[in-house]
Amino acid sequence: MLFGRRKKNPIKIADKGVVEWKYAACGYCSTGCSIEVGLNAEGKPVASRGVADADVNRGKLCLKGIFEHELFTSAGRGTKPLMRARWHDEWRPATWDAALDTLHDEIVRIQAAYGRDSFAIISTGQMLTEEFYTLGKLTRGLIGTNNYDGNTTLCMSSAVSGYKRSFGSDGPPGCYEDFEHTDCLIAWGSNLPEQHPIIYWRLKEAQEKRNFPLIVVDPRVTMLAQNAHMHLPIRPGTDVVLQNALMHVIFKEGLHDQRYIDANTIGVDALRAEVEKYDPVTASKICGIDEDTIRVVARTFAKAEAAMQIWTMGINQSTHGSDGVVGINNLALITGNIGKPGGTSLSITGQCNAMGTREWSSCSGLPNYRLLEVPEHREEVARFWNVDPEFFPKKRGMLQTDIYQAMEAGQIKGIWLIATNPLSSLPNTARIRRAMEKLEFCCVQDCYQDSESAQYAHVFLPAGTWAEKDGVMTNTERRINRVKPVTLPPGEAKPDLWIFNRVAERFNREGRVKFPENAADIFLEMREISRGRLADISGMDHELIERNRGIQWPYTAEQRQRGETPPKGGKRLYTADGTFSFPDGRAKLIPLPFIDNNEVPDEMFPFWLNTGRLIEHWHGRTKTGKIGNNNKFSPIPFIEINPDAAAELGIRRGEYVRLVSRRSDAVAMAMPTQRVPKNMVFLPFHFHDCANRLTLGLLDPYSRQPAYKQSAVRIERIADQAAAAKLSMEMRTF
Ligand SMILES: Nc1nc2c(c(=O)[nH]1)N[C@H]1C(S)=C(S)[C@@H](COP(=O)(O)OP(=O)(O)OC[C@H]3O[C@@H](n4cnc5c(=O)[nH]c(N)nc54)[C@H](O)[C@@H]3O)O[C@H]1N2
Ligand SMILES: Nc1nc2c(c(=O)[nH]1)N[C@H]1C(S)=C(S)[C@@H](COP(=O)(O)OP(=O)(O)OC[C@H]3O[C@@H](n4cnc5c(=O)[nH]c(N)nc54)[C@H](O)[C@@H]3O)O[C@H]1N2
Ligand code: SF4
Ligand SMILES: [Mo]
Repeated sequence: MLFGRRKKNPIKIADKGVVEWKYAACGYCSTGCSIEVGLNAEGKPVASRGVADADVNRGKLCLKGIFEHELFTSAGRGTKPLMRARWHDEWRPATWDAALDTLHDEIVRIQAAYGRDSFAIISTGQMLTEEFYTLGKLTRGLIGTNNYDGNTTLCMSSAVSGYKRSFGSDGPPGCYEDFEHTDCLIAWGSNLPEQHPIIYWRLKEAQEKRNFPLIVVDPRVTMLAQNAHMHLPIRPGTDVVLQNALMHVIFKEGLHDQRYIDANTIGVDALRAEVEKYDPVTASKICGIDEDTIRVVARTFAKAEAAMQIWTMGINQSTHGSDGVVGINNLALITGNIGKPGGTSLSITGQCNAMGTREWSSCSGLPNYRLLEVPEHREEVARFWNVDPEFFPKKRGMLQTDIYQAMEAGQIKGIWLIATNPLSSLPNTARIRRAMEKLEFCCVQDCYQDSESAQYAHVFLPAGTWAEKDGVMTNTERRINRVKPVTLPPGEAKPDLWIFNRVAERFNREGRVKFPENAADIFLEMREISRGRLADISGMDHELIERNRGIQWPYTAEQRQRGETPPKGGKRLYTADGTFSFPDGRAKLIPLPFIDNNEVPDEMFPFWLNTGRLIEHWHGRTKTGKIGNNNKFSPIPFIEINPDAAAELGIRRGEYVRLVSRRSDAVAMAMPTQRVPKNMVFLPFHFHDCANRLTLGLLDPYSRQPAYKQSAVRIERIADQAAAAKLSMEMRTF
């Protein structure tokens, strides 16, 4: 293929010999891009490309998507079930039957000895929805432990909790098309160009056309901040104070939408009384944003015809994560910016199917946002699954972060980890290690055998990943998209769905509960139980979803019967005069008093430790660490450090430093940059045994999500640079 001017050095793209392209949605982030994987004549995946007529990405892919086909053959994949008697013994290859029998027998033994809830199951946001639904049915309907949760507690639980507190239910109201209608956008703690590059591209296109104000609240000069009209480098963990101050100005200057407030909300008097205390002068001393900037932002936001807010982990991962989300919703509600084109509060999700797990996994309740606490919901699902409603717990059990504390305390004796790697992703790893060592049994089900958490496993189940499997996923804007099997899992590895079905057989000998074998049939079952619910998908099927390159929920059977084609984009949850999910149909305005309970820098530990992500890597790098075109950008751990701070410490670019927190220490290379203020370092959390050795991770009281972005460290020069380099090289490989 030739591009560019024909006569002058045209760019040549190597011909990979693709003979067939197969459809899938991307398996990394929640943007939800449609991909085609190219197979050569031998049926080997050799290329990936964006799908041109998909509304989300319109032919584009980011650095991760474009090399995603390399996953299938990357190093470290699990190809055989493994077993051992103690976690520190050598692994022995096992048959699937032996491994699955052991998992079943250990669950039964532990539950009989210590009670039903003494066995925990931790899932993920990175499987397919049919897999989530099946695991939920198995866990809630047959195994019956209430200590069942997902890694989404590390990620989205503050958003979920904030939506529930404000609107009565989870479910992000907005969509990407809102960028095309908005007149002002505030982005809170979100670095779209690196973490959701294709959503960013949609935003940028809209922005270039109309140049609406883009305001970024982030303590770091992120790529998004570089492209913003205003950057508010907030003091970590104090977003709620800034939100209260913005509302203070809006009320004081009469810029609120009284008609919307009267028609659609309750609680405005208590909110006004609280924000009265946060005048811009007082607030600026806490949150570090000057009073005039606060006033300008408040006016710009409130006066815009339609104003939207997006946020990601800078808000969610905080001791005020849930409050920060409620604060965003408060701001949207008092200005009438919910459910209208360009006026919304849109949580940008994280993992490819974090939404699918929220909707269907039953981690926080029962399918499709049903609650364990509601007797009719328990009855309805029990009848549908053919189980005894009394078997369901009457309220939700522990969340993931509390489960680890219960392991430490000896209340939980066994765990099944599915597509999550807590030893790399939970805060304060030393504590997690202690908890894991106490377990009587641990099963790890992962597509990579070298995930850190497998160190503590007695049984390892090798799973397929992404387009080795069949099903659907839901993206940030509630769009359900198809993943089709492009190739088979390596060796004896099996799709997660196959594994759940084989475990289910062992708990369901008389076949009382039905577990359909293939994803299309499971989808039809989910469709039935979705009728009349918030996430009604009764009008969809696999084929229609693929044909439309994804369909946003709700899309009902009635809509389909009426001949309404699925919306191409732009579907919103609540309409301009919204009926919210509380019984009275009104949204709640909730006052948010602020108490600073974070670990803050002091003389011993003078730097903020801010942790987060890079465009080229995915979480613990089990995937991107093995793909050369991703890994080469940052193969070793490094910190962003302000050049003045580095100079004062006598640290030069490229030198290794030791970071020390109250928990432990870690080694990383110093990269001086003005991106961070003088009293902060930014450490990507992708590297083995690094960032989370240091983090404290205090928990949000509502969502139990850890504050990964607010800890304190000191930085020490390392005399023996050669030894540090060696250690760092060890960390780059698995
Ligand atoms: N390339 C890549 N993309 C990804 C992922 C990945 O691993 N790699 N992971 C996916 C997942 S699961 C998620 S959850 C998302 C995360 O996406 P993002 O949340 O955008 O990414 P992070 O880098 O974790 O954090 C965003 C910003 O929060 C800022 N921040 C820190 N403290 C505060 C604070 O107190 N207030 C405010 N306002 N901001 C603060 C940080 O400086 C950082 O720039 O990305 C998804 N996309
Ligand atoms: N310091 C710090 N820590 C953080 C964060 C932060 O910003 N800072 N962010 C947090 C957030 S938002 C998140 S979402 C978590 C993520 O935390 P984790 O869930 O631990 O993240 P991953 O490394 O993506 O782990 C997923 C595991 O599942 C495996 N896997 C992938 N696909 C499949 C599949 O299809 N089937 C199976 N069986 N296995 C599969 C991968 O190999 C990997 O081992 O990290 C959290 N930890
Ligand atoms: S933006 Fe996200 S969904 Fe799209 S290609 Fe990149 S990683 Fe995949
Ligand atoms: Mo996440």
